[in-house]
Amino acid sequence: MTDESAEKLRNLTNTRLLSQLRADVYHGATPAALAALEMFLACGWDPDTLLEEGLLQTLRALDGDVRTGILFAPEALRAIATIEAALALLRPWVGRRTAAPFGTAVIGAVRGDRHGIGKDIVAMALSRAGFAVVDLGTDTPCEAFLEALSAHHPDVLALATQLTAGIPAMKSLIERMDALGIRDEHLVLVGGTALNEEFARAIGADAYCRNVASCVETARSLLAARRAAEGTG
Ligand code: B12
Repeated sequence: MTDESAEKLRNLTNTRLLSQLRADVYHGATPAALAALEMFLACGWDPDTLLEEGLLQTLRALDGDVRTGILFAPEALRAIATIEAALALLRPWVGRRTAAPFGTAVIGAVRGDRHGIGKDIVAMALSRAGFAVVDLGTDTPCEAFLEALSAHHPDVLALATQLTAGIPAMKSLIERMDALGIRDEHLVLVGGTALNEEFARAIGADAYCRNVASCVETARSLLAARRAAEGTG
């Protein structure tokens, strides 16, 4: 970025810049949105603000506009592609580990579910909270989870699904862990809009996490309690 463009940026209010970013994301203008994000980061903006106020607010607006018929699927898909590209750009900034090492987590969206945005954000937050995170991505088969458990011995297994149809996949993975005698070796956290506390209990998870903050808090507090009980904390 030239000194001149940095100066221009400084002269605009943050509110105006953010609303321009949201408009670029909403309209699926990927190059413009990425260029803006790069400039904001270079100017020292907080990556969390860019994530929440730039990307996630726009995603919520898109969802609302698709539901009310203001926006059609092709436009929404273009905007979602912009959000995915922007998230990839922000990932190293938002996911940078800031807390002391606390444990290991394996995370993934279960088989059949290709929604990755919420899962990615949870992975970044866990990483920042001191977890070494192994991210298995989306549409993850049961066997891939089991292999990762045996390879990484994580403290936490975090399972995501946005689809009601993903719940049985979570249940059968937990049942397989039970059958293999490894269920209690890991704290199993589940999350995603398709779930709630009741489903989490019914499928045998340790906890349901409504959002990023509750996931980090739950992972750290349940793990600390478990370690204290085992005398390993
Ligand atoms: C973006 C989106 C897509 C994108 C996904 C792009 C991507 N790379 O992720 C695309 C267009 C691909 C898509 C496809 C589909 N989608 Co869609 N999609 C959405 C949408 C609009 C937003 C989801 C999202 O990213 N939210 C943003 C994140 C940050 O929020 P979040 O996911 O809620 O995450 C928070 C918490 O849930 C929690 N959390 C999330 N994950 C995890 C994981 C763990 C371990 C923990 C602890 C916590 C946690 O923390 C997060 C941050 O606070 C939702 C509507 C909605 N309002 O949720 C529908 C929605 C999830 N989709 C839906 C559907 C039906 C589909 C399709 C089947 C549509 C179709 N007919 O093809 C396909 C499924 C494809 C597949 N096989 O997975 C339905 C699901 C309904 C259901 N209950 O089953 C929804 C709810 C829309 C609706 N109202 O009908 N979708």
